[in-house]
Amino acid sequence: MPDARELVLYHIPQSRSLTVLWLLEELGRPYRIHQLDVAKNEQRGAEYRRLNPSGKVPAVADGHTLLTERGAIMVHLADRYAPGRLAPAIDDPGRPDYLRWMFYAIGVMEPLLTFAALKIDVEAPPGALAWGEWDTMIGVLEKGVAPGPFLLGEPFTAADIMVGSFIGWATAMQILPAGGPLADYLARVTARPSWARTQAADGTR
Ligand SMILES: N[C@@H](CCC(=O)N[C@@H](CS)C(=O)NCC(=O)O)C(=O)O
Repeated sequence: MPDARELVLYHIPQSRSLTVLWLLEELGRPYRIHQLDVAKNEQRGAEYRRLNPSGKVPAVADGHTLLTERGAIMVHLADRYAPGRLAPAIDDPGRPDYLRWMFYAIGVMEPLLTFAALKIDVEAPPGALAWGEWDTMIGVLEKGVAPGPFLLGEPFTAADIMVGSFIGWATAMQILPAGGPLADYLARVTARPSWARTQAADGTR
């Protein structure tokens, strides 16, 4: 178990834990990467499942506190280590929108983008699926990024890391177009020096 002040990311390169790695690079605090060997299915082994019974990355040890699930990890780390900077304060007028984007990413973008990437067609009556329809999601996202430069205007927040990570992944998978408002937004968020550092750190430690 890490010591009381250590920040450790349980990580698989090029995976969903990259989103948390990006946040760690924005936080500017020391952290350590514990890389799991996906070829050996280490994430599904008994030892790691003691940390995350789901057998998934990311997990984060924040000292003696263990966190799993990206949404929870992102909200916790930004609130704890970058309040008022990467996370609007609880009484900031931007806070509800910030939380909305965090949950929208996991609850709506994640399933719709994953189904599109895997070419899965979910048959269900209209209205039965919590994530709704593809075109609606695109409309919500385009409206959200239109004023710019970031989701809350200024400043850049952890919600941009979350939503930007999904847009980046989906663009690389050619599910989203390489041009247009979402691509412009992606260019803005990935222009941050923290993104270059994230790519450099991914898979190297
Ligand atoms: N609900 C989890 C999902 C995480 C997840 O899907 N992680 C993938 C990485 S892309 C994973 O660990 N896959 C390895 C496996 O299932 O063996 C979260 O958002 O944190």
